[in-house]
Amino acid sequence: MTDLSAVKAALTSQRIETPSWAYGNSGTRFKVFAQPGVPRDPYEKLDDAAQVHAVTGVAPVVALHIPWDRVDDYAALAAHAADRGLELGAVNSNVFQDDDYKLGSVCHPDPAVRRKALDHLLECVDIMDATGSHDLKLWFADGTNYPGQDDVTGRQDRLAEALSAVYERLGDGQRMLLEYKLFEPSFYTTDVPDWGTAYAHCLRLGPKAQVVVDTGHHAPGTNIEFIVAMLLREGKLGGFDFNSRFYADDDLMVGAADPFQLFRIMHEVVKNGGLARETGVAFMLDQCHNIEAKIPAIVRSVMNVQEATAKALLVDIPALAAAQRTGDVLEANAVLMDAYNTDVRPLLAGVREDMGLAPDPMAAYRATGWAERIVADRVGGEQAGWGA
Ligand code: AOS
Ligand code: ZN
Ligand code: ZN
Repeated sequence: MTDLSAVKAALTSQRIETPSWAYGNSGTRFKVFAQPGVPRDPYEKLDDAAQVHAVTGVAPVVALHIPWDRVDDYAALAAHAADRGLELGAVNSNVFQDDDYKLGSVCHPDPAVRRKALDHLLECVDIMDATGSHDLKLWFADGTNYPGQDDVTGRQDRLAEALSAVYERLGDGQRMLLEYKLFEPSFYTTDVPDWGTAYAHCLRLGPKAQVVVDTGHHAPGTNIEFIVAMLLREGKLGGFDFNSRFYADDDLMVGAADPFQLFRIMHEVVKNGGLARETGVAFMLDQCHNIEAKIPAIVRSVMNVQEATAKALLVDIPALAAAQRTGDVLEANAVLMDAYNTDVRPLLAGVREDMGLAPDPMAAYRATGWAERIVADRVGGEQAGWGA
């Protein structure tokens, strides 16, 4: 039997971090479909994030992406967040958008380019000091397109050198989270292609370096929950970039493509203690809303993570363990499926009501009139988005 009050407490205290870039315009390499009312600067992105938090109650943290969210005064940005009940989360570095990075950033064969990339990463830590952010999130577009193009292990040495310089710069309570990605934009080798490579670097660096699992960054059929379980076991799971994929790095809403996979991931998280705040697993979204309205899509995504979490919390662990001990394969599977097949929407509606919120966040957001207000108010200026 599951202790329902413990389940509710866990759901109330979960924190889901939303990405600033999901509030801005985005698209594919073919077209960006601009939406009316989209934020014109990082401050307005936080205003939108506050709407998501207001109706869900569990999205008080917003990740930044530099230079997309560059401002003159980061302390003022953090204060703007605090005024809205938010805090600034992971600072995402960007060493993939300059011409200089054609052959890579921290793995580039030219030391001058590597220095430029490293300086950016160090600047991101300065920003963390100003915003009070705890996490530096590193994703590198580095890799090669053609066999022979560069020295594969030489690139690893250059990567290790840069990571170690950043590691040394981290202050107390700060971490670096290293993200891996199977492919793209490079087509032959990727310098951090998988969790093994990320783990090896983080292990050498020390306890402040952990791995980020972006759910969209694996080959089809990869057992992501196994990776999650292994990283948790080793104390190296820093967090998630949640999203959904059908074919590649599609960055669709988390839980949209495969809610069962999300449940299996959250089951490993819950079972292995990853939901406890002190374990430090960051539940971040890394999504782009190209054709759908952005704020409600983020609300829906937060709800999808909550639903998977609730189902994972409902797994009858003693019954599961008993079935596993006796080798009752079908019963063990049934225990898991019983939890997955539970309709947790009434439970979550109750949790929200206990938190003083409306039971249906989507309807609550619609009722605010915010969507209409931003279309009317945010005219003129550059809309924020990729590269803005
Ligand atoms: C890129 O594929 C990664 O998922 C990164 O997390 C990236 O910084 C983010 O998607 C924003 O573009
Ligand atoms: Zn990501
Ligand atoms: Zn990605």
